[in-house]
Amino acid sequence: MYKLPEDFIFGGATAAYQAEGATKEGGKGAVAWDEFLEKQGRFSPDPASDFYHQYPEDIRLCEKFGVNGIRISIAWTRIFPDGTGAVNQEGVDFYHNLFAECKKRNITAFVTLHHFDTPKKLFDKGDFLNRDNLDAFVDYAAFCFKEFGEVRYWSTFNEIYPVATNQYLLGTFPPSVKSDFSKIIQCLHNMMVAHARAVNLFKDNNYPGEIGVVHSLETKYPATDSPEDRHAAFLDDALSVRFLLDATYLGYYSEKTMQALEEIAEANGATYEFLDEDFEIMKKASRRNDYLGINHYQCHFVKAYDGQTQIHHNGTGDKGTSVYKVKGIGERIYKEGLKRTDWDWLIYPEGMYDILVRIKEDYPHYNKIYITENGMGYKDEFEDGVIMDEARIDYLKVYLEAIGKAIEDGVNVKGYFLWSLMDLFSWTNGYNKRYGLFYVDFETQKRYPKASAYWYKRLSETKMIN
Ligand code: BGP
Repeated sequence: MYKLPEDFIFGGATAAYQAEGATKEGGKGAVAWDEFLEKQGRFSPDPASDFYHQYPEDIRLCEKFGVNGIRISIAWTRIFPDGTGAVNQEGVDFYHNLFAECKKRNITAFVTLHHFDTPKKLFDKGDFLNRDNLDAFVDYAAFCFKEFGEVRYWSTFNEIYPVATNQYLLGTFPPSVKSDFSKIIQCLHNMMVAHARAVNLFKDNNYPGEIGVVHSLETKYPATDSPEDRHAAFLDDALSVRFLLDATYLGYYSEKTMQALEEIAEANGATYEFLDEDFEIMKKASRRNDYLGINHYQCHFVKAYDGQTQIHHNGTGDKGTSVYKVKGIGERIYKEGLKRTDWDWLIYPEGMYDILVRIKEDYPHYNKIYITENGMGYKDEFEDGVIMDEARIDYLKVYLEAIGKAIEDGVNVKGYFLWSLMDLFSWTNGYNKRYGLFYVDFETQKRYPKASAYWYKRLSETKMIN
């Protein structure tokens, strides 16, 4: 049995667009998602969990259930409705009030500057493919660092790889482009440059607190021991994991990373531009990250594949419908005997352990790690206010054990943020994929603690995983 450290953070994670609702209130500017979701007509980002109005209640619940950290993101368009230019004081006040509430209840806030919600005005000009938008992001970051002096933990971006691939490979995020590897590679690189610029700005100005980035790191394993499958897993890993860790902690792309990148780019007819000055900026930032945030839910077994790209995203919870075969990389398969969720996410906690140990070995100056997201999407059953989510508790247990084991083996993990604090809106799945410790009745906005909330409270009190 594992015992987690006394000073460990037992947090809950949220993101502005998925929790706040109120997308047209308080002077907020538009994001690309507003129009995208409206056109798609499947589900609306309003009211989500109405965190914009309910946050005092959510933070009260944190205190009551031993959740001593909360991960939130600032909606860029509540601060700068157009992305640049005039400041919206109502938005600034909202976040000051939110942070004050956290302080009042002794909940540490971990604040992300960008969680999938670029202002529409900038998004329409190419999002992070347009270098002018990097300047806009850095200006927004500078404003926040200066204004929100009460924040101690910052992260620049949430999940750069899913931004690039959901926007330009799967097309599940606006602008719904499919299989454009020039855009994928350029977006990954440009966002890493923007991250590095924000880190340098933060450190050059000696702002108080810590800064890092949140990466989605899903471990890749070869489907079999054959050299072809091993190579496919290597390519999948190189683009989704190694590229970003190199950028973050080396400030350049290692030879191995570049070999993989060139192979993927050639197979997909992609071109990209990395400037010398980018590497100067990245290099400078590479030793200045105070921590790494890791979002980890699942891993992938990868098989060699030499056909055209074919993808089906399971956004409905119909188990077994996912297809992921990518030209020049490989095919992700279901491994016999492994459990997976209704959305086909493999439950394989070894993936968590392996990624943690690998970071310690490959990037020894990583400083420390927070697991900034982990959790299980589930079709919770609500019976008279009681939600018995044993499957979620089982999931959390095995993943926390993997973290406990990694800590025992010397990895410096300082906290865990369960995705999600309360049920909220899921970008491509809407409202039936619930993750929360607290069940949200989206009509009344009433919160109900699930069995997992009581389990998490005990964990936070005893630090013992059982
Ligand atoms: C991460 C995102 C979150 C959240 C989570 C669960 O990639 O950072 O915003 O959505 O995944 O994903 P989903 O809602 O697709 O199940």
